Amino acid sequence: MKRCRFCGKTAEVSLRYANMRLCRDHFIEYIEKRVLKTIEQYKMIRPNERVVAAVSGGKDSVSLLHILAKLREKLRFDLVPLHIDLGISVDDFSKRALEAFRENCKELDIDGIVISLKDEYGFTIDNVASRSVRRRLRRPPCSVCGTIKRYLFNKAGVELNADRVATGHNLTDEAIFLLQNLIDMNLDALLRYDPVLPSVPDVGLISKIKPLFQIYEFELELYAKFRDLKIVSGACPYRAGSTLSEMKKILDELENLRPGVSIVVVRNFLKKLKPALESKYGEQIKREVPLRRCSICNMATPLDICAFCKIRDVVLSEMRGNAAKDVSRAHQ
Ligand code: Q46
Ligand code: ZN
Ligand code: ZN
Repeated sequence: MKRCRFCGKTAEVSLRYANMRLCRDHFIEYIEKRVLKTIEQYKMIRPNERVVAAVSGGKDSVSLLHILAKLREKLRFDLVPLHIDLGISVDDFSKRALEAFRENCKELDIDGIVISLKDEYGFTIDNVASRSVRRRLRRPPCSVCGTIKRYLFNKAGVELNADRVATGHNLTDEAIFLLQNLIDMNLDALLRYDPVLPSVPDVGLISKIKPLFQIYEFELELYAKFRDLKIVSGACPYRAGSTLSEMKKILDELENLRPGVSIVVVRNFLKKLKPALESKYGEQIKREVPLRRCSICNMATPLDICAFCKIRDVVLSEMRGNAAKDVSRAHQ
């Protein structure tokens, strides 16, 4: 029988990349220690800072919330859980995600903050996914949703007077992102990649951190399961499809051939390739996109009007157009 490396109990997890078997309790401890080490090594959180944790209700962000809640005493920071209600009505997805968020905050006895896209900005991701909006934006709803969430996390961070916004991106996400952008030779995206993005106070840009960027997706699945965390079941109905899952399959195969390859890709990129790219192209990129404030909402943007305000304008105008058509049809 396989035994845990630390206590000799029956092992429930086998980590090929670390050549290690662990029982439930030692696996939980191992993950939390690795997140602590990541935060310390990359100087993600300093004492007395206020950290907003962006919690969607999925396994990654809920695990992030619980791990940060455990670490906040040791690292002495203030934790603010934040959830965005995206208004996804298919399968009651957003309703269930909000419930999961509230249950986790209650369990941890921390006050969470909820921003409703519908109540505060007048539209939902369902509206973004409508045929007419898709046609005008020429982007899949999932990609538009990503822009919206990044904007709202940053804005909430600024309004909450926070120092950092922490997100639940895991190692598998990050390795796929880097491989995809290496294949496309997208230097701009590669140069901007960093698990710790600094704040730019002049234009209202808050520091972003990814404390789980060295933890595999399967490890977070196990962590959430072993700790019996409340997470929203099922995938988001608008989740972007094929390219991502194809890349995941390829990465899985690579991991089978060479356990730990995702860690190698991300670490070597940060240690070796990024500094080389920065010394050659860094200045040029910085010059190309100076940030300023959006003339509508006053948040950071490289252009006169930020991406969020443009999206909102398109979605609201399509909603008004559709409502007007409905009225005229009703009068015919
Ligand atoms: S909520 Fe939004 Fe995600 Fe749904 S539409 Fe895509 S980005 S998948 S993490
Ligand atoms: Zn053990
Ligand atoms: Zn704006």
